[in-house]
Amino acid sequence: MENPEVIKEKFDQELKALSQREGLSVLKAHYIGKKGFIAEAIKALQSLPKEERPLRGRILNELKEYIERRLIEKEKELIEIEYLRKLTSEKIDITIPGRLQRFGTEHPLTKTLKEIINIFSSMGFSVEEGPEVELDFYNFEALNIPRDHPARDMQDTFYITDDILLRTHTSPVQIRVMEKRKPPLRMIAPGKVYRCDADVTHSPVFHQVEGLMVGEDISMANLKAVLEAFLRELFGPDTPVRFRPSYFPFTEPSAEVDIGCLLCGQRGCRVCKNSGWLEILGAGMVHPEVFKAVGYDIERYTGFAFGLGVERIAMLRYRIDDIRLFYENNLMFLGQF
Ligand code: FA5
Repeated sequence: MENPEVIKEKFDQELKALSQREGLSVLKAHYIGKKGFIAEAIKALQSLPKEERPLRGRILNELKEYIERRLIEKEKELIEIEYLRKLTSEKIDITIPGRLQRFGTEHPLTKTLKEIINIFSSMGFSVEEGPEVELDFYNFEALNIPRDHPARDMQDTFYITDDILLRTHTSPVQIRVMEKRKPPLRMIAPGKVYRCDADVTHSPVFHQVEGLMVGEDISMANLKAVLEAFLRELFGPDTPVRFRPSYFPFTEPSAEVDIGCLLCGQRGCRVCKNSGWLEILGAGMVHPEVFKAVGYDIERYTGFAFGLGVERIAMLRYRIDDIRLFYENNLMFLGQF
C-alpha cells in the first residue's frame, strides 16, 4: 500500500461504493488521517534512495490533495441525493380531496332550552338550579302535597327511600330559592325531571323550566301577560294559545296552557291525540300554604308560578311527532337541527 497508484485506485473504488455520508469520515481517516495510508507512505520515503524521495513526495502530496478534493465533492453529491430522496418520500399531494369532517350540531332540546332561557332572561328572570335527587319535603310536602294527598298520584314517582326520590317536577326549586331569598324575585329553573310514564308525548326523563315571580300586587293578569309575551316570542304572534282552568295543590287558581298543534295544523294527529291542542305548561297563583312553608308574609306578597314542558315545546317548534326521538341519539335525526 505504499505505492501511490495502488492507493489512488483503492480510494476511487471505495469512494464510488459509498452511499451514506457517515462513511466519508471513515474513508478520510483511512487515507489522509494521521495514521492513514498517505501518512504511512510518507514515512516509508525514508527507505528510498535520497534522489527518489522529492519526486515520490510530490506525488504523494498531490494524491493527498486529490483525496481531499474528491471527499468534499462526494459529500456535496451525497447531500444532494439525500435531499432528493427526502423530497420524494415526504411529498404531499395537495390535490387529493380531504376527508369530510362531520360537524356536530346542538341537540334540539338544548337549542329549545337556550331559547327559553334567553327569552326569560331578557324579561329579568334569574336562572336557578336544584338537585335531581330530591327530598320528599321539597318535591311534595312544602308544595302543599302531604303524604296522603290524592295529588301524589298525578305524578308517578320513582322513590329511592321513603323520603328521597327523583324529582317529578322542577317546582321544588321554587321552595329552595324562596327559603334563601326574600321578595321581590323573578326566577326560572330549567332541569331534568323523572316520572314513571312513557308514550309518544310522555318520557320517563324529560325537561321542565320552572318559573316564579313574587312581589307585592302580582296578579293572574301578570302571569297571563308574561306567558303570552314568552309564547309570542317563541312561536310567533299567530300561533293559537289557550288558557284552561286546571288544578295544582301548590297554585290557586291554576291553569294549563295549550298550543294549537303545529304538527297537523290543528286537524288532529297522534301527538295532539286528535284534539288539535298540545298541553305545554301548568301555571297558577302561588298557594298561600306554599308561602307559609317558606315563611313569606301572605298578607303582603302574592306571586305566580309555572312549569313548562321543554320536550313538548321542541316537538311543536321542530314538528317532531314522537318524544322518544330526542333520546335515541340517531345522528341522521340530530343532524337536521
Ligand atoms: C307540573 O309538573 C307542575 N309542577 C307545573 C306547575 C308549576 C304548575 C308551577 C303550577 C305552578 P305537569 O305535571 O302538568 O305539571 O307538567 C308540566 C308540563 O310538563 C306539562 O304541561 C307537559 O308539557 C310536561 N310533561 C308532563 N309530563 C311529561 C312527560 N312524561 N313527558 C314529557 N313532558 C311531560
